[in-house]
Amino acid sequence: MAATVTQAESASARGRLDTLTSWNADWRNLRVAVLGVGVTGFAVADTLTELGAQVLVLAPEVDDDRARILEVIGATLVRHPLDAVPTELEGFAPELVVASPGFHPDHPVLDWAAANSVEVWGDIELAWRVRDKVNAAEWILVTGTNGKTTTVQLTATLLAAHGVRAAPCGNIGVPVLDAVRDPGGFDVLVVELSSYQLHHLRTAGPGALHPWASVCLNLADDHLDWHGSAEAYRAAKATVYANTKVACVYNRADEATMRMVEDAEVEEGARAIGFGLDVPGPSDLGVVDGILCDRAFLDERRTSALEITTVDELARRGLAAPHVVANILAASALARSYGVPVGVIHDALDTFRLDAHRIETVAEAGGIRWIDDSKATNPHAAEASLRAFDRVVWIVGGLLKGVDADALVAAHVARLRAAIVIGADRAALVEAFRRHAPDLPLFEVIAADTETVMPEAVALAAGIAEAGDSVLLAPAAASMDQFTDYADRGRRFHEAVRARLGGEADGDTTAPPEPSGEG
Ligand code: UMA
Repeated sequence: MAATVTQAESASARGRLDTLTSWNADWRNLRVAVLGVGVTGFAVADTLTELGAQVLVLAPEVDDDRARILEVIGATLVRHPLDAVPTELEGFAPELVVASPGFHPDHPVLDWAAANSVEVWGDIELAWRVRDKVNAAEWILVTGTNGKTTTVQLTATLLAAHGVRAAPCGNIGVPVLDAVRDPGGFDVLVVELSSYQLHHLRTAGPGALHPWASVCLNLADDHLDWHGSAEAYRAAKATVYANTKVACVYNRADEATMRMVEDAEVEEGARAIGFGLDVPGPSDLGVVDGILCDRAFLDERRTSALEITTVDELARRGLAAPHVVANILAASALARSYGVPVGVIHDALDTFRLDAHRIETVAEAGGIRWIDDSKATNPHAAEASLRAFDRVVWIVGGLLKGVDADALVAAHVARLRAAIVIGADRAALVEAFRRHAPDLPLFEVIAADTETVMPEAVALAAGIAEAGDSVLLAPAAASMDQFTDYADRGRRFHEAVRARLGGEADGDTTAPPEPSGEG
């Protein structure tokens, strides 16, 4: 048998790992295998070598710069397809494996670790254990199927407006380990957690997170191919609330998030705070007659509320789509839990802009609005997007990730003027349209060539859209079948719209900052 770790060795490794809960603990010569060397794996390897651990990095591919730096910092790199357990791993006999978020729970190396009783951490657990490197910031955790990145950015913006040194990090694209090791130090880390990162977290014991506040914004089917079932995906998301100290923020319109809070083991005194677009109860944030208000963080909450801002004010800044208002309420709840005054939130919202490709108006011409919501990478996000418009020519499709879009099509037939289906998984969508909207004009873009997909889709939309319509790119699907990521898909939509309209466009086509990754 190839097993290289005896039971006695694994018990002693576990004993040692339990003591590693500080940057200043003794990490020297700990044998750690790091899986993957994207942004996360690189930050993990860099951190562990700085701590004096022996680091073996396993990755199918690595860019030249990273390979060079790994050598300089003293990590050993093994390039291996990782379709099986590399012999170098067995020879190394790691005491710990740290996996990058994308690694599936059934990956051969993780199976090997389980069979050999080798503990597996994600980067988030490692970051939590070493969070005292500069000063131990409080953590605010944000997850949910949709709206995570916007809510993280908003929360960090609201905290910063009050003079709190806050860093947005995590799945947003900045490894939490980079924030933890920033020499300037932070008061609060606002951490976006994907379901993958949450899957790798434990909820009890020395490595368990104890966040200041936490939120699961909403729950809908996504990443089912990775998690294996909707229940496993839900369970991963629910761990966000474990051990919360001050505020568990949940979505009143999404019962699943409320149940997660009810079932969570939290710290004594932590409060459940609801947010929603309806009238708030005591301990809630919500909307009354177009006014966003806080009925949670004030002593007289039984009888009064604090005004944050109005839907009209938000509309002037392009922030009034219902799902964006919900994100604003969630972020306000998180910021209020840390003591940010409502007046500060009001003023900070005045200058906040959504990232590119989030329900962004690309152009308006001849009474037709062209909207880029390429960030709608699953049906739940596309649903929120469709709801914001009455008459839609819908550009939809891509990689459905094992999720069924049938209900989405059925629910929005009435607002659709036409559908233009793109991407690899067209068949299921076409069938859904035929079933639920047999009379709807339906077009398929057969082209799989990245260069031609958007010009063809835009030409078809221009041919059918009339004054009063919105042409909406809200694909309900991931982009990697035809594009680098959702930003690339959105950018190509912008280019195609501009090329089509030429000088006709009268909308604001200045793009906000570009994000990266699929998000
Ligand atoms: N790899 C394998 N085999 C696998 C999985 C990955 O060999 O089974 C390799 C990859 O080829 C890559 C490396 O391992 O070279 C690391 O890949 P990774 O995808 O795990 O991670 P990172 O590049 O470190 O990026 C991750 C997140 N990626 C995923 O969760 C898939 C980034 O989220 C995140 O921004 C970053 O860490 C910092 O925290 C991206 C994402 O798409 C944006 N997230 C998904 C989402 O939001 O829906 C979950």
